[in-house]
Amino acid sequence: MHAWPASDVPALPGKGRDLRIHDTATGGPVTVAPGPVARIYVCGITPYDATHLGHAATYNAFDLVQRVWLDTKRQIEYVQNVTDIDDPLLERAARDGEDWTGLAERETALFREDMTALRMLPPRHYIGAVEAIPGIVPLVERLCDSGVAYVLDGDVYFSVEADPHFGEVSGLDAETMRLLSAERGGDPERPGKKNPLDPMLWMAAREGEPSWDGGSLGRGRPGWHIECVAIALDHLGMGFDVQGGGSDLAFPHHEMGASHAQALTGEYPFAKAYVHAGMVGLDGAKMSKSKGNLVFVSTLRREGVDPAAIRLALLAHHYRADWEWTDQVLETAVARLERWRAAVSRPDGPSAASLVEEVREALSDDLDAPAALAAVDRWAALQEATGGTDEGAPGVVSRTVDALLGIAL
Ligand code: 5CA
Ligand code: ZN
Repeated sequence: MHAWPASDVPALPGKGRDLRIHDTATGGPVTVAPGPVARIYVCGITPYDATHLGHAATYNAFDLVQRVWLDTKRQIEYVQNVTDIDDPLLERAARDGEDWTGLAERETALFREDMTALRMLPPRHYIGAVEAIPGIVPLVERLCDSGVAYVLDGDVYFSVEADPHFGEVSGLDAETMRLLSAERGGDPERPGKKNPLDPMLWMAAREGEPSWDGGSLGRGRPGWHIECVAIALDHLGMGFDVQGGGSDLAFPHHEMGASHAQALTGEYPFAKAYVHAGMVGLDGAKMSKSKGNLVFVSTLRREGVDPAAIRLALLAHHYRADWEWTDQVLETAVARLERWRAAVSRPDGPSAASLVEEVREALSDDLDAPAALAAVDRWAALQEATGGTDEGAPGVVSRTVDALLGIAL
């Protein structure tokens, strides 16, 4: 699949700091990407509805990761998937009497437009589940051959016991895993499974549903976790730097993905850090396509909201926090954007020498975007109150905000 156009990232004076970020598996901060090339996999959308602010907040977090890395002059291998075949997509298409491929294509196109408008850096490899099927099938066959997968009425399951490290990503107890598995696409109640948590690797063709040639597996379609594993192994290999997504992906998705990959390769770990963004809610509940309590990026754009203000609204919250979208959040961001634009549009201003370092320090410390915004606020307030004589300062501020926060002033 093609991704979306990249916006330029200006180079800043000096060199940025290495990123320390919270790793869900160890429960503490880790310094990621020690080498010259940083490798990151971020789970993409299931395109059955438009991009809401929760999605945008999660992609914003991983965009910041890359901006910090670019500032340290690292190259980035960034991979993202599109889950363009899965139950929710088929259910929505059936509900609306629409062809599922048309729905997926339309929503993926809208996602690209939203990401472009928000100035999110595009992945180098943007891969759909359907196009990954020829790579998924041999992996499932290998898991079957090595005895860590089994067949139940034609469906193929992965034995979670095959991976001695199973459970280390999320660190959850068995009961919580069981509850979350039922909530998030698993089938712990299905009789005949070796372990209720075992996830499906390959689903045998169902009447009236699309299916693909699965070689020795028979016709069917891939399970969710193996999709991301196949794409990540193909483009990044084992031991890549960051596996990213929202906190609802820690279990089962990232837990199962790590176990699949570790069982397949005998190597450990799948990813060096598992990074999870908090959940954005609306009216007291997590924003989710299934609940329908959504604010879409595209709706706000159509209403004339500046995408830079949407992005500033996301940046005002720490990526690991759960938070609520409200009209007030957006109004605050619109006002801040206006203040910043007025401040950088003067011919001179107070020195911005320390600002670059303050923003760098904030972001390199577990992506503390609110602290970065506060630093820019301080410069803008000084500009408003006293002004200054540094003719280079407004330019430095706008390039810093552009390069590290993705906001064009
Ligand atoms: N296609 C899979 C990943 S392989 C998937 O989870 N798709 S999704 O469309 O449901 O979500 C896309 C990304 O947005 C995921 O990282 C998910 O964790 C994140 N996300 C979903 N809802 C929210 C929310 N309310 N707040 C923050 N992030 C969210
Ligand atoms: Zn994924």
